[in-house]
Amino acid sequence: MFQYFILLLGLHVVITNGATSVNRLYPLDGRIVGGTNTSIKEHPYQVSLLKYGSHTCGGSILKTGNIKTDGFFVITAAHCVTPYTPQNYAVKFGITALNQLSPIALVDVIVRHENYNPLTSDYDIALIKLRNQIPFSTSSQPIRMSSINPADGTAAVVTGWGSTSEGGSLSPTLQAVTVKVVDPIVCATEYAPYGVITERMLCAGVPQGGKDSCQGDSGGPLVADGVQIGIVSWGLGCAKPGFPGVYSRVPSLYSWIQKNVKILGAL
Ligand code: 4AZ
Repeated sequence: MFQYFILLLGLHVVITNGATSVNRLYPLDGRIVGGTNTSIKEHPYQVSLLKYGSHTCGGSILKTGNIKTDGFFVITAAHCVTPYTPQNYAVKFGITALNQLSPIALVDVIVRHENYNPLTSDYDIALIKLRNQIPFSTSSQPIRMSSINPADGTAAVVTGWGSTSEGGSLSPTLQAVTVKVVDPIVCATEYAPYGVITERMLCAGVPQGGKDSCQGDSGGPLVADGVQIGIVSWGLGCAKPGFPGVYSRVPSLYSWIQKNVKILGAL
């Protein structure tokens, strides 16, 4: 009888999973938006930034020249670290499910870009120095920042536990979606009524919409060919055709990252 009950429960799960295929009729109602479930082992650089103990943003583990002497760093968005009081934050790493128990790294220092402008989202980057070491494994690895601007049309993957639809709730499981780097002139034209696309911003999406980062993915990594090219920053809603996601442009901020790792590494 008990076993039969389990069988029914199992069947229920299968039916529920089957029902998710209905979502395919509504491309705007997918995951991250329009992505798929993934494992942290596919994106071991991804972290969850906790504020007051809850997920607030994504982030990535930074690959530095010498991790032993430099210390351990996370890259995120400046708008994710307001207020920038280190004791309010922590970093969860090596997890696929957001509610998974895991070791937590405490925050030593947070540096927001000194030119960060909350009104325009320009220079939306922050560097977090951790108080603890992160034990590297198949589930936690650092990622290198790109110093070279990607060509228009470059495929890039963005990951996170953010909303799976505009105005939706967080995803319990890490999501990934592939988007393409958009010509900055085209992007600036599309966004002209709403905001300025600066040299520190990079647009990525798909022309038909339906695939994008969204609220709760902020601060997370956009990765092309194994190097990070962007940081989830802002956009007009999520996954709307003609309005790609806007990312902080890592190559434009590369020297700022290098300089501040040196400063904080020496502390
Ligand atoms: C947000 O509110 C947000 N579609 C993040 C990413 C995008 C839009 C909004 C990009 O955190």
